[in-house]
Amino acid sequence: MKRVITFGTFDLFHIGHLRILERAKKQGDYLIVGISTDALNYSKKQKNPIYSQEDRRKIIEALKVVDEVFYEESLELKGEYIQKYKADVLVMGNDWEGRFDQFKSLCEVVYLPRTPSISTTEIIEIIKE
Ligand code: C2G
Repeated sequence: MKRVITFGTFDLFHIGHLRILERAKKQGDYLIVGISTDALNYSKKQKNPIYSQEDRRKIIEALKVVDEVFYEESLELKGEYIQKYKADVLVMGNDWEGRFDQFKSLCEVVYLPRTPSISTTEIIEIIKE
């Protein structure tokens, strides 16, 4: 069984998020998703997600393509998570192209094209206007 791992905040869950999870699942048989905690998100973007980590986790857990979910507490722990969850493939959107190449010694690393014209940031901007 090929185990796939991916990571993300998945705030204001949208079609781009669904599509990457569906395509990630197709890279193997079992999909594990690391959900960025509110604290990790704050450290990356200096702001809190709209949805709490508990709600973001519940949404991801409810998807039929997702087999297992955990909280990603730090970007620096990616290698540990890959080993802990025995991942054979790490999948990320190509906005992260090259950023996780150091894990190629632990597993296959695949960057998939982002879905164009949609992002959480754009949704927030449109609602604000
Ligand atoms: N994504 C996508 N198409 C979009 C928007 C997002 O394919 N239009 C993908 C991203 O490339 C990423 C995943 O959806 O692989 C989750 O995106 P975010 O929630 O924005 O994740 P991010 O905050 O970048 O967190 O350790 C890595 C981080 O936790 C990733």
